[in-house]
Amino acid sequence: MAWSPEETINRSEMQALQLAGLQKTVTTVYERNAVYRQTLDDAGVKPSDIKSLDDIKLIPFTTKQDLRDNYPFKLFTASPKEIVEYHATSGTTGKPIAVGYTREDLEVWSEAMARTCTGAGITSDDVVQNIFGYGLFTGGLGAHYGALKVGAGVIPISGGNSQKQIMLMEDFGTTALTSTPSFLIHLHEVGEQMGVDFKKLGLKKAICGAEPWSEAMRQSIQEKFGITVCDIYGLSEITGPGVSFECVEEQNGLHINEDFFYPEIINPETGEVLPAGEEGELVFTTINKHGQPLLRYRTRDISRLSYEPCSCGGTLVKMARVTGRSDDMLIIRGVNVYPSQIESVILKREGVSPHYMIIVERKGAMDSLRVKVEVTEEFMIKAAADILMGDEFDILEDVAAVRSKKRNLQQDIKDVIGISVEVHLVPPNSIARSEGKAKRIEDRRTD
Ligand code: DLL
Repeated sequence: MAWSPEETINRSEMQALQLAGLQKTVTTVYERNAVYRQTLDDAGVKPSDIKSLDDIKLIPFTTKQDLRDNYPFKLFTASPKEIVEYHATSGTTGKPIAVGYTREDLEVWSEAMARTCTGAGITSDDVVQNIFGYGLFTGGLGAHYGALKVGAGVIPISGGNSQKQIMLMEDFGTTALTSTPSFLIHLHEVGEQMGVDFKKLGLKKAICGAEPWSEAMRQSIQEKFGITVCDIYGLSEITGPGVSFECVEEQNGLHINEDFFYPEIINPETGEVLPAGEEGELVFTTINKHGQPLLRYRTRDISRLSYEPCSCGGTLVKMARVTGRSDDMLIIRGVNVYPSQIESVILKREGVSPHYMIIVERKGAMDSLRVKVEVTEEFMIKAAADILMGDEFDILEDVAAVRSKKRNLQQDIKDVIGISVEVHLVPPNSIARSEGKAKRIEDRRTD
């Protein structure tokens, strides 16, 4: 099932579209964006040098750091008047990365999401309960636009509110869900406690993504809800959800909307472009975007490309499910968390040292974060001295100090990363040191 004709065109037609889009994009950013012009000049590349798709290799990569350095709008190519919507993602410093869309960009995004919905079997007959968060996160509005475009009815409930989610599924006759996979598992647990049999509701299909998840998780959701579930991938920098999507016919690899987002796979160490089938870092160039076009953006996501024909009839190149990243970003309940964000908070506090360990666990279906932080020697000595001197008042004060330190840290970390964590203050030297790179993350999730 395809939404638009570009999904079934042959390779040479696609390449012609891509080359035209690439040439136009490079010309536009060169003419309209000072940062890109400088980058291209430094690399000795002029827009007229892009004569074939292979010439994309002449263009330097764009990284997340470039977006941070040019925060908020210095990589925008459109004028403020042309930007009609803004979104943002969190970054290591706590400052977000900003993205801006023109009216045409919203059209392209909606189109990409309409293909995604169609791929998952969502049509104008469906009632879509959109559980992706609305707000600066691109998930909510992206799924909303796609569902509207295919003519489905949308329930814009956003995340959380488990009991209400279940009530509306029953009362509004929801047939399709759009959500992070982990939240659906959680929802199922809540429903079970309420005595709900999801298979008796009218649910038929779901689109899940925004975080790494496994085939086992898909099988489990399909089984628990009695529905089909398709994967959806995307990132705010490129457009949001809908960069690629699975078809319900195969549920095996995600079709990339490559007439909008030109993909490459590179060796993350060397930057060398790898042939189809080889695993490496995904890189995208937006070839039909106006607000903030990005040239050769390094996603840090690990995948591989396949040009094999798909049984759904679609000819768009497919990418393998993203299971890991080439950096250390964690995704907890759909929120991006970087260890360095937590580190930045710890470093600002007295009495604790920058020796810490982040423990990720799956409690029930929900991911949770625990942060072990070492207190400093001084802090420890003072507390011990008070205890030895037997001054009851001081001991109580120290206990109170530890408690409030813990609470403050928890609050500060939450303020920066946006989700709750549990802090454990541990004695000095109790966290293992490493000779090479420090190990900051203990991921105890099993799938
Ligand atoms: O997560 C956009 C999105 C919303 C995608 C809803 C799918 C559904 P960001 O918050 O910028 O955007 O996070 C992007 O999330 O680079 C991947 O590391 C990860 N990610 C997104 N989708 C998947 C997926 C949205 N299906 C980052 N599988 C990306 C694995 C995913 N990882």
